[in-house]
Parts: sequence; C-alpha cells; structure tokens
Amino acid sequence: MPAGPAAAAVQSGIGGMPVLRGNRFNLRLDRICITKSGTETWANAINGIVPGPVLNWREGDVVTINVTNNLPEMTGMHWHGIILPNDMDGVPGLEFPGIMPGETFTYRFPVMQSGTCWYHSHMGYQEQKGVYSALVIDPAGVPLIQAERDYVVLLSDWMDGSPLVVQNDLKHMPDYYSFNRRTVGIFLSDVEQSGLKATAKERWNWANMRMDPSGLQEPTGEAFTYLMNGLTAAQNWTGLFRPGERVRLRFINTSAQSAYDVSVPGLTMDVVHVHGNDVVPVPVDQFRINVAETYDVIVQPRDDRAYTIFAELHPQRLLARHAGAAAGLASARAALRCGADARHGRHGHDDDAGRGCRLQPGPHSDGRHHAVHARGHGRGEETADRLPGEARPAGGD
Ligand SMILES: [Cu+2]
Repeated sequence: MPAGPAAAAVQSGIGGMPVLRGNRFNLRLDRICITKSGTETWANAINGIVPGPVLNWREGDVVTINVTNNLPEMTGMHWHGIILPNDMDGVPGLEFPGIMPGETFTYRFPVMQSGTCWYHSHMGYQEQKGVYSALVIDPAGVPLIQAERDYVVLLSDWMDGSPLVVQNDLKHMPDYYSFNRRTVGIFLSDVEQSGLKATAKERWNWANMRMDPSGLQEPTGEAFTYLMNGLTAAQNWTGLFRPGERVRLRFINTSAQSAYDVSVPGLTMDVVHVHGNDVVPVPVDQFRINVAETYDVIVQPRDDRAYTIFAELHPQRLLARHAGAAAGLASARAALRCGADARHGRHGHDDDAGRGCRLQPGPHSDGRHHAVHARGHGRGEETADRLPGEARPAGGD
C-alpha cells in the first residue's frame, strides 16, 4: 500500500473513487441506467459512472480535457474554483456556446493552483443527475500538508426522478415537501412554555420572512438519497488507515441543495485547507459544509477500530427531523465508515414522471447499448487508473 505524502496519491479505499491523472483527459457524458436508492433509474454519467472519475492534476501543468457530449441535450463542464481563462470556464451561453449532442469540446488551460476543487456540468439539472466529481491538484513544490492517507469524501444528494418535477412541485406549492409543519397543538404548548407574547412574536417573525421553520431545507429524504462517494449509507463507503496515521479527508459538497454537519465521533478534525486554500490548522469537532464548499481535514485515529464519518443534514439538529447522509473511515483492520442515512420514509410522489430508466441511443451509439449499467460505483467503461487500496474488507483480517 503506497503511503507517501498527501500530494502523491488519492488512494481509493473500499468503494473508493476511480482516479484519472496526467495532463490529458477524455471525459464522455452518457445517459445510463443506474441504481442508487434501490430503484433503477436514469443518470448522466461521466465515463460511465456517477460520480465521475476524480481528476488528479499537477500545479504548473497545462491540462487538456476533451469533453464528449453523448447526452441528448447541450452540456458544458465547469471547473469549480479553478483560476482559468474565461472561455474555458464552461458555462453555456455565458462563456462559450455549449457542447451540443455529439460534439467534443476541448478545454485547455494552465493549472495555477493546488488543492481540492471539483467539476460539474453547468447546464440545467445535469449535475444533480450525475455530472460531478472531484479535482485534486498536487502542489508543484513540497506539499505543506502531510498525510499518510488521502481520501476524497464527496457528498451528494441523489434524486431518482427528474429534478424538473420537483421544481414544478415547488413552484406550484412552496411547502409541497414540508411534512413537519407546526400545528395548533404545538402553538398551544409553545404558549404554555414561553407565554403568548413571545410565541406570537416568534410566529410573526417567521411569517414576516414568509418562511416556515420546518421548511429551511426542503425537499429532504423524501426526494433525495444522500450519497458519500457515490454510495448510500447502507453501501457504506470505507477508507482504510493504520492506527496513528495522519489521514487527509477532502470533503466536497457537490449536492444540489443540501448542507451537512460533518463529524467523526471520537476524532478531532484539523481543518487544513478550505475552498482550495491551505489554512493554519483549526481543530474542530464538527463543521458545516454548504453546497459547493470544500473542507480538507486531517484526522489521526489512534485506535484499531472503525470510526464513523457523519454528514448529517443541517436542519436535522435544529428541528429534530429528517436525518442526513453518509459514510466512514476504517483502520487497515478497522474503518472510517458510513453514518446514518436514515432516509425519511419516501412520501409517494403521485407523479412519478422522470423515474425509471429507458435509454435512447445517444449520438455516439452505434445501435449497441453503450450505456453502462453501473450499479453501485466504479463499474464504468472507461474508468482508468484505479488506485490500489487495501483489498481486504474492513475487519476481515
Ligand atoms: Cu460550481
């Protein structure tokens, strides 16, 4: 098991992320059938997988990325947080015309930074349906942050159906996904506890904002399956370590809308890198990660046992309702592991439009079924360069 400095490798643990490295990349977008929540549905995949492969760049290189669009609609790949020429930024209609079905667009730019970033489609809801992954950029010089293990921890909120259906629901009825609204009974008990004046004022404040305290972050589990590195809590992403090692965890929130409170009970996290910038280490027990944010932390598990990485949906604590997502870290025999998914029971969607999977051949299909049935993670067609990880499952010595 290579255990060099952090910058040397993004190791894939059990269920880890496939990595492509170098300075030339070919990414192809396809519509595929996939099973994330347990029901087969459609996804937009990068090189056959969701999330796509991690791209490992090196500061100082000029990278060339050919993006081939085999989706039935226009796309554009955006390099989130990357300093680059404007016409390489990938937002269709703003910085370039977009990549039409069947076309390949070549991105080419110098890499002028290092650290943790991510990339995603900047077209419609393509990102939410699978077009996203991590960028890990090795520094040109000696890395400031030293670690024996290095894992990407990508958080996302997967949706089986079409995000357009959800958007439509919300436009017609803003509280469509609000299942825990306060009742007259709660009002009366609040009055009993806090008095009429304070309770009325509190209600008035919310009404004045035209908001509902139970609707801060919706939809939640009824629409989403929360994923860590593309896996559900039950699938339990696991990263290995040996007791005493410094383990770098690169948290990236690629969710469409969910914020999480991240913690690893039993371990202090030293935040060492934020939104692509090295920082003076800040020890925390927990941090909140919002959409599109990245936080790299160092943990140093000393016990030979499994630790769980929790990424709890942010309003969970606040409102004591839907729990959030995510997975874990394991020792070479024990592990960092997936925490509670605790999906709120699925409230049936009357209109199931957008679910299920029926594939149309894309512009590059030659009649054969190019689509990859990528169940779970990492069984794509073109996932080159899978990094060595510990072969043995956690605990299976
Ligand atoms: Cu972005």
